[in-house]
Amino acid sequence: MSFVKYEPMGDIAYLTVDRVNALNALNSQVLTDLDEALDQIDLDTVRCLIVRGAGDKAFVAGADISQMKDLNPEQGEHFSEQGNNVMRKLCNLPIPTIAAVSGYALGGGCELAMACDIRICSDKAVFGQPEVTLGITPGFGGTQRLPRLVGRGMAKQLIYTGMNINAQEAYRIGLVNAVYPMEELYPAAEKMARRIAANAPIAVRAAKRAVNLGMQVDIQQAVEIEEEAFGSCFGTADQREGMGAFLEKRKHEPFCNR
Ligand code: DAK
Repeated sequence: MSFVKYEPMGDIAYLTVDRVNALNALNSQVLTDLDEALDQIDLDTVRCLIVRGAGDKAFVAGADISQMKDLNPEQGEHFSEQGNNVMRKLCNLPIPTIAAVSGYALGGGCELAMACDIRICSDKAVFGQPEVTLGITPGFGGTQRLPRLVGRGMAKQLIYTGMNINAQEAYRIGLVNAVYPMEELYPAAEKMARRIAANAPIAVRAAKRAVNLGMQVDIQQAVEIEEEAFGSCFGTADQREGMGAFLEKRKHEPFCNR
């Protein structure tokens, strides 16, 4: 039985971490299942992925503390590598990803949400990097992705204090883009995903690549990455149709990913 459910729905899909009795905590099996589910996505069809946790109490309450407690350094390194590989795979997935955070997103859960392109949450969501209260540092990218999202001062405060923040505070500091009542969260995620899926897929993917790669280099190189992304769209059927439709004052045909 897998702890991760992959549900394609036409050109969008859900990836659901489903280990409700442990608040969807990430143990080795969940990480393996996530890894395999990410490989399963049909990238010719699916244009946006929504990541969520089963139930409305937790997105993911962190890496599994009961599994981590007795790890020796070698096992700890293996666990870290496994987790980081999954976060990297998610971050580098060619299509856009939206984390729809229902409840607790702590430690590895907050890191999983940050490996997605966009985060939205319910008004009951709770975020935090409580690792130092357990005697460890964030290990699935938190020390790197959090400062890039909310600035180093706020990231250091969250990481050093280990304190949780609520949905409104997460919105205020820019960790999430929007907050919804729980019953509106997944419809809002689907609406955003469908909006993304309706745009020219080659352009959307190129834009994702440019933002991700550009954030890791200096501005001169970053602009060159953008030039390459921009150029790569020209000559595609979708670019010709999109611009042609504008000039002919008509609605464009559905984009065809060519
Ligand atoms: N791991 C394992 N089990 C967990 C869990 C977790 N992170 N979070 C919750 N659970 C389990 C609880 O043990 C409980 O199990 P039973 O007792 O029912 O068997 C069940 O889920 C329900 O939880 P509670 O009974 O505690 O529910 P409450 O509503 O009272 O509290 C809570 C909810 C989210 C406030 C509380 O469960 C909590 O504080 N959980 C721990 C949150 C946390 O500290 N998360 C961060 C984990 S550390 C690294 C790689 C990764 C990481 C670090 C380093 N390298 C390898 C270097 C990442 C670390 C983390 O994520």
